[in-house]
Formats: sequence, structure tokens, C-alpha cells
Amino acid sequence: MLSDDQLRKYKQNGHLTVPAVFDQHMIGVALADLEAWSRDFLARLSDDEREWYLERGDATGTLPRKMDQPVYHRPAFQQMAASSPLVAMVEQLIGPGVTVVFSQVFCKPPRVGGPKPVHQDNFYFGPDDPESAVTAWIALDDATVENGCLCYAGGSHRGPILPHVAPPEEPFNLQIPMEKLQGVAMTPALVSSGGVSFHHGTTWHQSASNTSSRPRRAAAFHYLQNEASLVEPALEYDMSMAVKITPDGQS
Ligand SMILES: O=C(O)CCC(=O)C(=O)O
Repeated sequence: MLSDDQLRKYKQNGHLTVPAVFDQHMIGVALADLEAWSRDFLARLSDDEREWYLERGDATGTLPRKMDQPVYHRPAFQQMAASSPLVAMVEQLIGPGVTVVFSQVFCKPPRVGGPKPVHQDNFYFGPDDPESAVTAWIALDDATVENGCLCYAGGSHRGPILPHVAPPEEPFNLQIPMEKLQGVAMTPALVSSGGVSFHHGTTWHQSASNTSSRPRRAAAFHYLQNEASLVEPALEYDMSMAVKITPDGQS
């Protein structure tokens, strides 16, 4: 459970990092599942798709930079999303009764893992109640400044959801326009493997390139309180892949 002090910090900053939500056994199981999924995923892609999913210059070619819906597709991630300690924290943040409306794994291979520009998840998902959405970002590897941890603009969840733009060749890479970023401080959130960094759906966040010799792998579970819905999503989300978390911790 989150303490009153942690809840106060989340309310004030729009993000909160909690160490050791998952033990190293669970993280090992998730990484093994991720490796098996990556092999299978890459084997099914055309050459053009492989090029898109692998970072430029990735000589190993074994780690897609992103895969969607781990909670729907993969048992280890479904187990994590429904785990009682995580769900209890999520429910403290957005209220009882939650669904994972979308989930992703983000991988930054050593030295070549690229950045993710500043954005707000609530622009992507367009919920009717912006307070009803929280992302639980789970560090599978230790996330540091060098390997591209998340960085947040503290307090930005109290501002509006801004229009986003996308580079012409990357229509899905929605981001806050550069001119809005002048003078905005982005604070790194260091998270050890097994820890979770929670962020409010409206909080501005980004991640930098991985300049280290270690991978940075993470899973993001986007939870929505069950009474809310995605009324104005910027992209198409397949709600048949949403995973409702039931009270007994099963999904
Ligand atoms: O892991 C990353 O680099 C980006 C994650 C992100 O944007 C998110 O969890 O909403």
C-alpha cells in the first residue's frame, strides 16, 4: 500500500517511484517471457517491419524497441498486472475497479536505444476523466540516466492536455511541440529493477537514448478506472484486448 506521504507526493508531482514492488524471481520470469516473445515476434516480421522495429545500428537484432499488449498476450505480464500489491497501489491512485486498457514493453538496447519525446498519455488515450488514468512503468532492468530512464515535468498533470504533433514519417510518435518545452525542467526518475514509477495520465514525460553498455527494458501498464472510458483516443485502441482486473487479483 502507498503511505499518505507517497499519495501526497503523487498528488503534488504527478508521478511517484516505488521500489521493489516485484521481486527478482518475478522479474526473471518476465525477462524470460520477453525474450521468448521477442524471438517469436521478430521471426514473423517482414524485412521492412524488422527494420522499423529494430533500432538503427542494433547489431544483435534481438530486441524490438517496442511491443504492444504484453498484458493481453503474455502470461508473465498478465500476472504482474493483476498482482495484488500493484493493483492495490493503482486503486489508491485512481479508485477501486481498474482495467489495463493498453500495455507496452519499451526496450532500449545498449548504446543504440533511442529517445522517446515528451508526451502526455492522456492525449493518446483521451479518457473522459483525466484523473482516472495512471501508468505503472515497471523497470525490468535498473533504469538510470545513462540508459534512458523516464524523466518527468513535476506538476504538469495540473495543467491542460495539449495538442500533440508527429513527425511526418512517424505518425504514431505523438509529442508535445518543441516550442512548448522551453524552460521546462524534466526530472529523471531512477528506478531499480522491480520498482515501479507511476505517472498520472496528464504528466509530461520522456526518455533519453541509452548511452550505456546495458539494456533498458521496461513494461508500461496503462490502467483506467472502470467507470471511465476512452472517448477521444488519438490512435485506435482495440478494447477487445483490454484486461479487466477482478477483485480476487485474477484478470
Ligand atoms: O519507456 C519509455 O521510454 C517510454 C514510456 C512511456 O512513454 C510511458 O510509459 O508512457
